[in-house]
Amino acid sequence: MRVNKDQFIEDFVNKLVSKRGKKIKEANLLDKYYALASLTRDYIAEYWVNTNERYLKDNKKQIYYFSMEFLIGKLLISNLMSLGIKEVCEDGLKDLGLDLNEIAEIEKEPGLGNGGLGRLAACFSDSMATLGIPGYGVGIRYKYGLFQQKIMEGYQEEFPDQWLKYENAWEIKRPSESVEVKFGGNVIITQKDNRLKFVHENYESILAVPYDIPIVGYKNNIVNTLRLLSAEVMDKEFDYYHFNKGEYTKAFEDKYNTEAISYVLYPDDSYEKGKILRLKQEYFLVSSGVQSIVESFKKSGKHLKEFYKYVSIHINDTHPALAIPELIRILIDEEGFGWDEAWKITKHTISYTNHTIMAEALEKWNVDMIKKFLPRIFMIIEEINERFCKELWNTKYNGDFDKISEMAIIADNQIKMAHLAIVGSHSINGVAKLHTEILKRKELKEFYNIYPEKFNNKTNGISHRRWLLKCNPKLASVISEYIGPSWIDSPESLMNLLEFKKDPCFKEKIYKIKQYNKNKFANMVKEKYSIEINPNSIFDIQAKRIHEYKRQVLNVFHIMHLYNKLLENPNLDIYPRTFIFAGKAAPGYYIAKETIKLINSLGKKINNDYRIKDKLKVLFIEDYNITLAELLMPAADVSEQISTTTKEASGTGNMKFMMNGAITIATLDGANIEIANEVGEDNIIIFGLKAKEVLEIYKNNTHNSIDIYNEDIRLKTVMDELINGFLPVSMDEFKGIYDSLLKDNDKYLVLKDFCDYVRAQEKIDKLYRNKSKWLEMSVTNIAYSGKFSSDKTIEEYAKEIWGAL
Ligand code: GPU
Repeated sequence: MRVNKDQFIEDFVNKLVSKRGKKIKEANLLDKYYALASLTRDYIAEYWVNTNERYLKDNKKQIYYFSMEFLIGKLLISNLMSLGIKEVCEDGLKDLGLDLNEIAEIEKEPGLGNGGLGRLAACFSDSMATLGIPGYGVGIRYKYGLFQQKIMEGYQEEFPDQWLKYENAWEIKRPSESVEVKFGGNVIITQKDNRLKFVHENYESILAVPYDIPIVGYKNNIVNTLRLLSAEVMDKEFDYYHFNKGEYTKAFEDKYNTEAISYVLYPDDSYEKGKILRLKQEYFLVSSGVQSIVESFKKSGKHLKEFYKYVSIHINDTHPALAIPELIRILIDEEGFGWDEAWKITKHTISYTNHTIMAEALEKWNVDMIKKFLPRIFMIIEEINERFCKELWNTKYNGDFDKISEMAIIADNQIKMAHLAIVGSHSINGVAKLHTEILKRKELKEFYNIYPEKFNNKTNGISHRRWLLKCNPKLASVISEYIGPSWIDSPESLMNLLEFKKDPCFKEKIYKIKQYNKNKFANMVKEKYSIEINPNSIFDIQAKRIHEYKRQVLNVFHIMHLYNKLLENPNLDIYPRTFIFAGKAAPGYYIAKETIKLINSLGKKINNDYRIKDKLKVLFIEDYNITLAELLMPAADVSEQISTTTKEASGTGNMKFMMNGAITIATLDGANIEIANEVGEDNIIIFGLKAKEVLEIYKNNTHNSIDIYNEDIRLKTVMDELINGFLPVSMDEFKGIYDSLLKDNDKYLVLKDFCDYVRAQEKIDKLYRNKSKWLEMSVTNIAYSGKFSSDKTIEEYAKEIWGAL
């Protein structure tokens, strides 16, 4: 868009008055933020309206991305950039004596997600808008997002995330587009004109109220919509009968119970608990989502028979898989379709992405629970299951009861959501090559055998706009200086940087920018934690959820080992390193929380030990979120991607670090493999067991962690230090971690990979000393990172799954 500086200043000053009732000199930072955000939304509005109008006219296929999580991050700066007016605003504010970054910082980040899955949904929304794909995000407007993490005495403590405490400047509430979602009750079956009729009775109604957030395409005048739904009571706000009796809690009980549906995001990443409230959240999302889509489709005047030609519904993991029976329900019960046609429409409309093979993450719902809370949906799932089992019986598996019950959607009083999602959709994809292969050959091989055409791979990606252009403006501008700005529209042209990988002048610039970003990070650490870190040390970062399979403990063991070596010989020549950790643990995940305590205990010991002459520092930065990630990625020298091979479906942090010039130390897991294939083995440090070896170990149970413990004295020393009073905690503090590695035979193969990890880390130490070589590696990584832009990923989804480009 176009706005000149004078116009902007006038608009901003007026906005302060109209929105906040203040003149500049009385306005505080919050006033200034809300005035600027509100003005930005005004600027966006025109494009938003036009985009919606165009989508209606164009008749193009509409894509609805259903996700229980959207981790969109702060929006002010990125919206200004997408509008193309960031510089003008910055200048205008400067004239008023104001600083854009200072104002933008005060924005509260909507933490509506746990980690990779939620951030992926945000990157995909960004890419759909930028590519001009009519894409809608559909999610839940949790009143409280992912908890805020504070570290107290080295332990994680959780606090409610009050991101809505003040208003959300970006959203528009649309009460008139609310829909009713029904829970509980019973279903009456009657017969009319030779057809069965299903009537849902005695249900409880909950109102799903939409709030729309604009998703601004990058400098293309397109604004898509992220629709977040909030639960409200239908009509009765409270009960006067109880109120009059002075029973205030009771008077508001119904309202509270209803609205609780959209109160809190479940904080468990890749872990399924089977809780009733979570089931209600999932159905709330899909029912309101599918109902509005069908309603708006009908308004277009087209026949519902053609629904799937104009609408795609993509489900982000199985969390929204009830969209399948919900669409069938609407088509049959409300629109009068017969089963066969309803089934065909549904299957062609829905596509599904699988994000994990970890058994504990696979959703299974108890039959009785679904029966009770979603009686009609249960009948439909039963019908799908029956028809599916019959199909198996009549085709491939005649008489093979075992096979059929293994593949059934309903078995052992449980509904397997992955099975439902595969049977009820036309496409299932994994999120990196290895992950998809494991799905096809192992985890879902029975399904691959009968539906090979449904399976495909779509390697994840990240938005290079947020993860380079926005978070690392200095790097972005040097890149443009050397290869021109075309990479912003076509990120694969970052490859043109390869031409300069040996150019000393360019490399020096890259070095200075990394140094600048490291200093900025060090300053934050000093201000917030009163810890001095050496900006000339290697910044070695592991930032992600705390999980046993992500193996933060392996990283810790290596640090302990280095520390032991230094204690033995304080003059040992190791390059100074700052090990930085960030990430949240699920509040109920004991070992993960103990891992945080372990990192902090080690930090406490090492950071205060004058004997090792500041050669090592260990930091745990609290409350990892998108905003912190935007500060961390640009400051990293080393990116830790060390999951047990086969366990990390893809990873996306790996791509963000790479894009900002960090060198990856990695197992050949998830998308690390594809990163390694791009940059070549000289530009990434690979270690550890290969997928085949890990699968072999798991299959034949050929691994004994006690043997490794006894054979490797370095490892034995470190392990013993967990429980012998070496660390400043009670001796049994880390017994849980210790036992999981020895008694429980180290499920994630930490001990097995330790030796090779130490070797790989020694290699890093050596390489970093060769500044010229290191910078060449760094440039190579940046150059190949364009391959991992989510624009490319989304283009593949659009072409190969949605039929939308
Ligand atoms: N992932 Br399932 C999550 O972040 N949360 C989940 O509940 C599930 C998966 C992650 C995968 O662990 C990660 O490997 C992947 O890159 C990401 O989804 C996006 O696909």
